[in-house]
Amino acid sequence: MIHYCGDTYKYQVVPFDGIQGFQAPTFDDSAWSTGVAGFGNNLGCPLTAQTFWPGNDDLLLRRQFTLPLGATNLRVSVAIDNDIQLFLNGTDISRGLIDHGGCATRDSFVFTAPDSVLLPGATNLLAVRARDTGDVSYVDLEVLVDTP
Ligand SMILES: [Ca+2]
Repeated sequence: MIHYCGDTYKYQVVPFDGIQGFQAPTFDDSAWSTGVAGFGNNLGCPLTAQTFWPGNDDLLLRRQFTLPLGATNLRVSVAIDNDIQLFLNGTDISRGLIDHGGCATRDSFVFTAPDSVLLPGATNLLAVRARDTGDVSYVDLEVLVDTP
């Protein structure tokens, strides 16, 4: 569906809490840049970023993908330095910004979307607010789903 290291996102670096409402499926991201995950500044942790994210700010990501008919149990696994908030089709599935200390590691959090939020057989939107609070920055994601 969406894999670590190599998937493409629309992205925008903003001040803390910048662009409220960016997670709406109708939000226009046509002026945003396109970048390959992971995003980070490569200041010394093991995971290596493909796209430069200077850090000490918020990085907003948007990624459209198609879910197959009958899809259920969508999970988003993350690697994050420092905090992350996830939205699927505009719904907050992480329940706010979640903190992570130390170097980012894959699967350090796994968030599950309620099936009622999924749009099987249609275009879905994953939107991410990644926050770096200093030093090393990093974010990358993986999305998995059960299919019939
Ligand atoms: Ca950091």
